[in-house]
Amino acid sequence: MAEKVEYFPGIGKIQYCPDAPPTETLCFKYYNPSEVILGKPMSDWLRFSVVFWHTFRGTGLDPFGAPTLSRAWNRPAETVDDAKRRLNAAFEFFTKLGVQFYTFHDRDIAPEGASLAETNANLEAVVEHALELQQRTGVQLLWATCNLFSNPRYMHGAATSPLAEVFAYAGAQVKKGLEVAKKLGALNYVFWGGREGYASLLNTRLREELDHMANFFRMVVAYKKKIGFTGQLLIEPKPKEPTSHQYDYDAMTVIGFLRTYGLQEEFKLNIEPNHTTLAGHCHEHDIAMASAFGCLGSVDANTGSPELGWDTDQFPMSVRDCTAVMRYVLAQGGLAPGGLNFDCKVRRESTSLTDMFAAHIGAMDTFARGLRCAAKMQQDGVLDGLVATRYASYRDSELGRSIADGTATLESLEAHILKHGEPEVPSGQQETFELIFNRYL
Ligand code: XUL
Ligand code: CO
Repeated sequence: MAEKVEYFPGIGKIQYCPDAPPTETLCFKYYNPSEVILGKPMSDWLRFSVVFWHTFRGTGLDPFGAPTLSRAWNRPAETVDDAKRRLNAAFEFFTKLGVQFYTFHDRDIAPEGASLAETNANLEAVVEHALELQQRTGVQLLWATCNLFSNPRYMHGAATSPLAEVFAYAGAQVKKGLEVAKKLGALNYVFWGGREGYASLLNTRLREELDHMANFFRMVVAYKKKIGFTGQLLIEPKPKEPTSHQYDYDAMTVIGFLRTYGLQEEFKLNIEPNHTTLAGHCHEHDIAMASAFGCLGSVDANTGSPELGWDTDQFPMSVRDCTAVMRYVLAQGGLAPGGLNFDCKVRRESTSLTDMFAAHIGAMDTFARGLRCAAKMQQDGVLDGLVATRYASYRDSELGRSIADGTATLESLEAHILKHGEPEVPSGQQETFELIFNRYL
């Protein structure tokens, strides 16, 4: 549908202006997409993506108050044509901002109908339009996902519902979701188990629910292969909210689940730091954990409010946090086919259209600074060198090598200690590590 409407009038393509003063906010001061850092352009390290749900469906509604964000693309009633217009607004935003990727849930982009067949027909019509916009602009779909948590039918779970009929509905929905992902050339496909958990153990058979979830994922893998969808499958951990206890608690829990059910070759993880902190870990813990096990696939780049402690989905604006994340991304050679997806929403008090730009520009610039700092850290090798020294005994001594390669036994360890006596235990130097880290920010 050709449309002349401009949704962000007065705002042009955002440019890189390294000398801009602090008051000039509609430009990048640090993100310079073509600049080469450690052998790759910044845009390769920083595969930024905009989420459709918060940014184009968010209204500012919260449990205590009415919508505050009045957006032209949210005004009309909910028809397929409205949905197409909303996509036009989104693609204008993506291209003006200069991001390469976007993400959506099936139910964000197209209205549900009275039956699954009607819903699928709506989705198909909107997807045709999305494909046209992707082709016209070059913006790609980083990942698609199915919303298996908003509709009341999913209140007890989708793949972990106690009701086989609900499980079947979720399967039918994901079948279509995978077809849509294939059609749009999605690079990944995400599963966030919004209602996959429990509120009370008294009414829950948790092992049965997890077995069903594994079977669900096996069906996904089979269908993905059948239709030739080549995107990477990703699971996004979160410990709670909306359920009081979610099965995909954190990275290690999901890794354990995948290995228990023999699914570890088919799935990687989409890590969202605000979920990580909700699980009681530090900002970058799950990034480090997933990366250490070779399964960091993508990042929902956001942050929370330590004072609040729930999922506030704020834009990542801490140079310290983004540097910490980028250290792991650099160490594993990048995130592709994944990216840095801004699963973030402007505050309900941030009501203007320029706030949407400021939020994304601020986060992109913060990640660009994080990349620059982390690259300098890696090049200098000071921190890595100190860490290597800390673990040197596992490389430099026969005892250490025998532990690392698994040939040591309890008898050989005892013999060593009886011969050499009490070990010397040096300082952990945490403050020195922190001081050196800060010198790179
Ligand atoms: C919810 C969340 C989701 C997933 C996609 O906390 O992060 O938006 O990223 O369903
Ligand atoms: Co997310």
